[in-house]
Amino acid sequence: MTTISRRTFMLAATAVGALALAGVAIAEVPKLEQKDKYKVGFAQTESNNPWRIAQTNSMKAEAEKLGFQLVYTDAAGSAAKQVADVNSMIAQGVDVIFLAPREEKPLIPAVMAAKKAGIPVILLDRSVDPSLAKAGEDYLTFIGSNFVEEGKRVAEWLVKNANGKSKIIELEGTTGSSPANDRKKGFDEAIKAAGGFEIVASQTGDFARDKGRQVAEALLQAHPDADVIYAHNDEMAIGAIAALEAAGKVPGKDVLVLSIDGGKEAVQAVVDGKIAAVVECNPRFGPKAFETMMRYAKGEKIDPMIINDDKFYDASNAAAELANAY
Ligand code: GYE
Repeated sequence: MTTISRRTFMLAATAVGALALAGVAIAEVPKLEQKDKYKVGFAQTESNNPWRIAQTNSMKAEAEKLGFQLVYTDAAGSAAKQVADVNSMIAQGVDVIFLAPREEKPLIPAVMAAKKAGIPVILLDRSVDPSLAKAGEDYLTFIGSNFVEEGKRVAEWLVKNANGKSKIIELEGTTGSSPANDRKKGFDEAIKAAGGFEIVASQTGDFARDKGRQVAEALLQAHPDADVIYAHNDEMAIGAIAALEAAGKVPGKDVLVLSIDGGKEAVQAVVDGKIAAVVECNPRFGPKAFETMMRYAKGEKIDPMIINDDKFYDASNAAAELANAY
C-alpha cells in the first residue's frame, strides 16, 4: 500500500470538496475502506408483503452472520420518508448504504446526497432513473432481477397456453417504480408481437393486495369479457382472485391469473389451480449484497448490474417446488 502524508491527503480531499462545491460532478463512486466490521445502512421501501419481509430477513440474517451493525429503516411506502431515512443514515456515518428505491425519480436526491457524503450506495431490487444517476458513477451497482425479462416470460407462457383466452386486464405495480415500468414493457411488447391478444385495461394496484382486489373488481365490472389477469406481483394476483370469486367467476377456469414474485401463498395457489403461472422474483438478497460490498472494498471491479436468477412455476412443477418458495 502506498502511504501518503496527511498534508497530501488533506490537499487532495480539499480539491475534491472544492470541485463538488463548484458543482462539478465527480465521476466516481466513493471508495470503501477494507475493515473487519462495518456499519451498514439498509433503507427498505415498505413491509406490507411477504416479498419485502423475506428480503429484510435475508439482509438482517447476513449482517448478523458477519457481525456487522445494520442501520435498518422502513419508509412505509413513502418516497419522501425514504429520502429522509437515507439522510439520517448519512448523518449516522454508515460505511455503505443498501437502498431499495421505491420509485425511479424521487430517490435520486438520496443517491446523490450519499455520493456527496463519500458513502457508496448499492441499489437493491429496484433501480433509479438511468438518465439521472448512473451505476459505476453515482452508485456502485444494481443487484436484482431483470424485470423486462420477467414480464416477457409471463407473456410467452400465455401465448403458449392461452387456449383461446385473449382479453387481458393488467394490474400494474407502484407507479414510477422500476419493476412496474419494466414488467409492463416486457409483457406488453411480447403480447403485441405475438398478435391476437388485447390488453383491455391496465391500471395500478400499487403492488398491494387490497388495492389489487379493488382495482380488479372495478375493471372486471367494466370489462366482463376479460379472461386473463396479469398482475405485476403476487399480492395483487391474490387480491384479484378474491375479486373474481366475489364476482362469481372461477379463477383458473373462467379467467387465467398470471403473477410475478413466487411467494409460498402464490405457489400454493398454482397447486390449487387458481393462479396459472408465476415468474419468481428472488427476494433473498443478503449473501449477494454483502459479498458485493466486500469485493468492492478489496478493490475488485464491480459490474454495473448483478442479475438474480428467477425460477418459473406452473402446474408442471408447483407442487414439487412449494417447499423451496419463500
Ligand atoms: O415484486 C413486489 C415488491 O421491487 C421487485 O416490490 C420488487 C417488487 C416485488 O413490493 O412484491
